[in-house]
Formats: sequence, structure tokens, C-alpha cells
Amino acid sequence: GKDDRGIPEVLLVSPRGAQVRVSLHGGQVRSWRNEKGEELLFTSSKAIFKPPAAVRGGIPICFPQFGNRGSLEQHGFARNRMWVVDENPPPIQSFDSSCRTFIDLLLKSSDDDLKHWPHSFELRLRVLLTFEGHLILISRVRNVNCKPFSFSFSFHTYFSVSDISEVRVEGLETLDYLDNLRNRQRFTEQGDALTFESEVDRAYLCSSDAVAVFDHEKKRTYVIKKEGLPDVVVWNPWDRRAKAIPDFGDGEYRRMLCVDAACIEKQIPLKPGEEWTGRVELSAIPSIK
Ligand code: TA6
Repeated sequence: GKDDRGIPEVLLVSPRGAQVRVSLHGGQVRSWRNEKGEELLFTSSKAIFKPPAAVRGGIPICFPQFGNRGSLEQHGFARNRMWVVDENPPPIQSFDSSCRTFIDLLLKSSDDDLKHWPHSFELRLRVLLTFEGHLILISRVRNVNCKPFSFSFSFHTYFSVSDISEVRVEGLETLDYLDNLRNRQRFTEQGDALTFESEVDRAYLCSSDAVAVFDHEKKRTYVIKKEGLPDVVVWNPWDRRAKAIPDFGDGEYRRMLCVDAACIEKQIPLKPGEEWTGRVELSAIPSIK
């Protein structure tokens, strides 16, 4: 199918009716719905649907750079490029075999990208929807060059929440983080859970493999399970900063929270011919707390 911009997108539907939509623009997941049809990802009402800019919401992919930590455009170029569908994807791994519903998208270096980032790569994104409606994203980066390179990666995930003041994040206690609001200085998390009452823009380092976002009002918990992605970005712009972002509606900061499975602090090195895999599994379950 095509989205409202006329850009091809792929719709995956689980046997029980959960759905995920992924756009060929940016390899960006644009929507993820549970079997009740509830949208689980935030998209701004002010989102700009004009490539090459990524749409504000869903799950843009940050590659090969995160933020402005390098010479490339903010968050790298992958989210701004057109990807292609791999019609002959490699077979599914046994631990994913309950997922029959998947699609592989590919991005390769363009001549233009090679001018700014002179490393030939192949980036594969596998999007799977499990029987239970969990969303699994598997990214594979292969070095198809004759020299080593290194990169950062993030699944910049905009979760939809009912009210940010009622949200709690667990799984980041006692971790060190780099605070983007304080020159990326390093601090240690002191609280026993993360709550929100002002702008937050942090990269938690070397987290455990599971993080949970409790949305009390909606009585829903998002669980983020990850492999190969040691860091976790937590971002909410709050009111003042959101006003400065053109494609972010006033007051919308209350209804979103970005929690990314990422690899930021230490770049991932790849020798020629080598491949790296990162994996994240997102689920939305009725709250137990
Ligand atoms: O840490 C998350 C972050 O890098 C923030 O600094 C904020 O700018 C956000 O991502 C969104 O970035 P974007 O380029 O999509 O506006």
C-alpha cells in the first residue's frame, strides 16, 4: 500500500488482528496497534509528511550517528532515505519462528551518502509481528567495504502515553547516564524509578536487557527487551522545548515518551565483511502494578 504522502508502506497483521505499518521512507515504523485496535505509538498532529524529513513519531531509525555526535546530519541519514523491500530475505531464526508475519527492508550506501560517510554498508531491518502482537525489530549492519568503520544506532521509539505525569520507567535504577541537557555530563541515577516533571534528554548506559514503561492511567505497561543495544535513551521535550520544534503540537509532550534501545556511548566497530545485529522486542501488556 501507500501512505498519505504516496510513499509505499507495508502493513503486517497478526492472526489476532494486531497491526504494524512500516514505511519505505526511513524504514520507519509508523504505527503499531494491539488487537483491540489501540495505537501504541505517538505521532504528532503537526507531523510533516514531506521527505526527506522523518515523520515526528513512530520509530525512526538513527544510523550511523546518534544526535549531533558527529559530522553528519542530526541522527544520521538512514531515517531520511528511501529503503527497498528485500523480496528474498534470509530464513527466519528458530527463536523467531512463531512469527510468520515479517518483512525485510534494506538500505545501502548511496553515492551521495558515500561523500559524507565513506563506508559501504548494508543495513537490514526485519520487522516482525508475533502471534501475541509483540513488535520485534532486528537490525543488521554489514561492512561491505575494505576498511573498518564504526557507527551508532538507535530505535527512536515514540511511545503513546495517556499522561506523562503518571508515567514511571523502571529498569534504569543506579545506572550512569549522559545528560544531554547538561553538556552530556555523566551522572548516576539515584531514584528507584524514573518519573517526569520537566524536560528529560538522557542516554542511560549499559542497561539490563529489559526496561518497563508503566502508564498508570491507561493501565498499560510497555516492556522493552533488547539485545546488542546496551544503552537506553529517554526523551521528553516538555512544554518549552516542544514549542521550539515546528512539527510538535502544543501540549502533545504529555502524550508521548521516547524510550530507545540504542548503542551510543561506545560506537560499534565493524571490520570488512563483519556483521552486527541488534534486536528489540516491544510488548504492551495490561498493567500488573
Ligand atoms: O535524545 C533524543 C534526541 O536526540 C533529543 O535531543 C531530541 O532532539 C530528539 O532526539 C529528537 O530529535 P529530532 O532530530 O527527531 O528532532
